[in-house]
Amino acid sequence: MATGRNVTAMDLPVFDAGTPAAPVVAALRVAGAAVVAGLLDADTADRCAVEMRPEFDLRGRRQESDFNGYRTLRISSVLGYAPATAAPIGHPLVLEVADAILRPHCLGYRIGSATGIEILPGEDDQVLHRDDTIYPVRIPGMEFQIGVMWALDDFTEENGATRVALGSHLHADYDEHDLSSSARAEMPKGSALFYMGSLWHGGGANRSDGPRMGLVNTYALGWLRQEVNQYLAVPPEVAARYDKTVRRLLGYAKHGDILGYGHRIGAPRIPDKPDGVLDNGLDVWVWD
Ligand SMILES: O=C(O)CCC(=O)C(=O)O
Repeated sequence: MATGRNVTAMDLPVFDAGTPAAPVVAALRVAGAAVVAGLLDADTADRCAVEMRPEFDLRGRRQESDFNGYRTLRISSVLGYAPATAAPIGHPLVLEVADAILRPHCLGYRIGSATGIEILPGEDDQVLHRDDTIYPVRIPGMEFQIGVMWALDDFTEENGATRVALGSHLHADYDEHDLSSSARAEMPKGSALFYMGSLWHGGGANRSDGPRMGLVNTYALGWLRQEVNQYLAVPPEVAARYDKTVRRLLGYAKHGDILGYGHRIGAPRIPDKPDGVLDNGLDVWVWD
């Protein structure tokens, strides 16, 4: 892998944990993806994996499809049952990077999806795709979302490290992705791959004899509909176990004065000072 100090458009930039957000953001803008190695400690990574395991085993096959694969387990909205995932989802560096990419275009951003993906031995390459095609428009100069893939196992070329077509986010009409510029996000457990919502990428084939587990979270502009309905998967009584930052990311916050306001029937009156006027000016709606 290339190092962050020698970034070119077609090298995957890699940074050490402890790197401030600015160079990561700068690299992300150029290459469309960047890795920060070892950002999450091994214990937290393991706790995420342990807490997600029962859901993988129970419902992991339900999302099998031509796109997701038939040897890949997938589980959605991990904050509904795996509280340790709040650490990577709300990681300060992630939020700083998301602030830089998304906040110029919105007052606050939210989780689009928070998904555990375990690629099993024998899985093929996933088709390369952009995550932001869930939205029917594209506005030049505006990223609608970013993704962060956390390695909960070592990601290797052999076991299905995510493939990224570097620079592809800069081509609005890119419909034939340029495989010659794709790279594999090989990274040790606890590392994070940041990528633009407009970047072509996909899971890798797993030719190893062990599974490859990742946790991938997207962060989308706050005025867009969330990809996954978090209110169903993480209802208020579950969300209440998390801090304000994570609640806000789940969507329990207004965007500006009006967008997303609401109240729960039977809930106590909104207090004069609602729980948490957040540093970005968003207040949590009806927190009872
Ligand atoms: O598992 C991976 O490495 C990537 C998965 C992905 O990009 C997706 O399912 O949208």
